[in-house]
Amino acid sequence: MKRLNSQLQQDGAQLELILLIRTLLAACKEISFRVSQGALAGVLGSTLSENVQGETQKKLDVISNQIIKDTLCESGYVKAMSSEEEEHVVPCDPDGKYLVSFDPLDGSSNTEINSLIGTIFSIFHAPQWMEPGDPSAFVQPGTQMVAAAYVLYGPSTMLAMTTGRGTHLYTLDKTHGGFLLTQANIQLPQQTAEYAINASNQRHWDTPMQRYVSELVAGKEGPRKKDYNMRWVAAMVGDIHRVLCRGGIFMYPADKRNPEQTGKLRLLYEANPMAFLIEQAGGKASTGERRIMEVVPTDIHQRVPVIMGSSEEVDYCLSCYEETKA
Ligand code: AFP
Repeated sequence: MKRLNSQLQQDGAQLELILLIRTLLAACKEISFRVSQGALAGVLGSTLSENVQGETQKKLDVISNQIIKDTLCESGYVKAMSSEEEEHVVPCDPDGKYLVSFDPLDGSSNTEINSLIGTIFSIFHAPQWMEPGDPSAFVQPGTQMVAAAYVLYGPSTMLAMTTGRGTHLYTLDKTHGGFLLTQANIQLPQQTAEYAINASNQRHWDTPMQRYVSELVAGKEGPRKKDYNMRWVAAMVGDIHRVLCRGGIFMYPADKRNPEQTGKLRLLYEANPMAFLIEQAGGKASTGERRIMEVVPTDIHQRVPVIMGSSEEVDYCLSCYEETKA
């Protein structure tokens, strides 16, 4: 089986980018090990602190964040990083060529039930003019990403990665510690009969999403004339992995409860990298109003509504938004 290195070379990735990706994955392998130790290592449960998003941090959130931060700062490849768990941009090496944004442990509430969790990251070029602690360098739309990936800590530890030449899936071979290519150039089916949304928020969704989901729920008897199935992992990394493996549509729409926060998911740490992976697999990713990867961030912790997955299903959902505007 092909190793990650050869695939990255084949996709034309520059040597320094390959080295950075390998460094990041070394950190993910350590997280994978810590996660697998669970209660034996005393890493489950919450800390007493909250992150910048106002969410109670799990011990594994803090541990994973620290592992990635330390690894990246020592690498020399990174000028600055932003993390879901850090209030401010973290300055690193003034000569570093890259910026990294990451969610160190997505879905961390799933640690309590030994369910799917993962690390999500994206890589951009660092502008030369940038001072390492300057947040304005992170104000780049997702179209500028040079790589995006997630590592899923499940029954197998898996990596989905793109450098803009397709999305490939790798599996961690724990016997020698390398990621081996297990599915090259994933192609999402354009149609699907499976959707993912936290339906308990239904009464708070905007009107187009209410209409779209009610049509899915109506099944064969409704306007879509087919039955749909629903899945919800409560970790975007798990839900998007399923969508990449067999198609589907994943949604986390805007919520009327908090008009200042447009959606729950973070643009830099979740929406952008997942959008790049989905688009490179032939899918689509939108906020309902525009392509996610074209959103220019105004803040490193900005949130956006998310609709992504199989292209024809996303198009149908977006047509509900268009009709409401008309
Ligand atoms: P945590 O990392 O705080 O567990 O949040 C995970 C997440 O941001 C995203 O991965 C899920 O899709 C979403 O939240 C789940 O949110 P619900 O609480 O609505 O299930």
